[in-house]
Amino acid sequence: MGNHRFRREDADTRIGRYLCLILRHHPEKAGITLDEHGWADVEELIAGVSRRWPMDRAKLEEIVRTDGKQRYSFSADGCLIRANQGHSIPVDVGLPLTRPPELLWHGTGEKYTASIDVHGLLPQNRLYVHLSGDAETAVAVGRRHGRPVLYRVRSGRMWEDGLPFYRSVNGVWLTEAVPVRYLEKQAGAGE
Ligand code: HQG
Repeated sequence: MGNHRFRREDADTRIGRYLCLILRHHPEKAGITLDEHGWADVEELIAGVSRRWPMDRAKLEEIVRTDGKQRYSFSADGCLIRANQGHSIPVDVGLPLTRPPELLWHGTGEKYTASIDVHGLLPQNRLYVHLSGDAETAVAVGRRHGRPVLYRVRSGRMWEDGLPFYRSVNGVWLTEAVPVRYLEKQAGAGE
C-alpha cells in the first residue's frame, strides 16, 4: 500500500516538473503558446500535456492545489493557467514594485561563488534573481546546486538606491541583479 502511494507521488512529481518546463521555459514542447503575461489556455495545456502524461482538468487542479511551492495560478475564470514566477522566456506577470525588507537571503552552490564575488548575482537563465525572506529557505535553495553557500543581501539599501523589487504570489522576492556591494557572504552555511 505504501509502495502504491510512493509510485503515485513519483508520477505526480514528474508531471509537475513537466508542467514547470512547459509554463516557464518551453511551451512549444507541448504545442502551446503563452501570452505576454505568461497565461496558457487550460484546454490547450491539458491537450498538450496529455500527449505525454495522463492529464485532465481534475488532475491539473490537484497539482496546482498541492504544489509544495504554490508555483501555479489559474485566472479568476479558471480558463487560463500560468507559473507564478521562475520563467526564462520574457513574460510579464504584472507584479507591482514592492519595497523589500531590510535584508533578504540568497543560497547558492559553492562552485558559483568565485563568479558571484566578482559579478554579483545575475539572473542566469531566469528573468530575475530569486531571493528568500529567511536564511533557512535560501540554504535549501542553495543545496540544489551542491554544497550550499549563503549570501545576505542588503535589499533595503538597494531599494533606496532605486533598484526594483517584486514579490511573487508565492512569496519569492525577485530583482534584476544584485551588485557585489550589496552582498555579504555568510560563513558556515554548508556545514
Ligand atoms: C547562480 C527554485 C555564477 C545562482 C528555488 C544560482 C528558487 C551565479 C544559479 C528558484 C551568478 C541559478 C530560483 C554569477 C547567480 N555567476 N552563478 N554571477 N549569479 N548565480 O535555479 O536562485 O523549484 O536559476 O546563485 O526555490 O537557485 O524553480 O536560481 O545558484 O526560488 O519553483 O546561478 O528556483 O524554485 O540557478 O533558484 P536557478 P536559484 P522552483
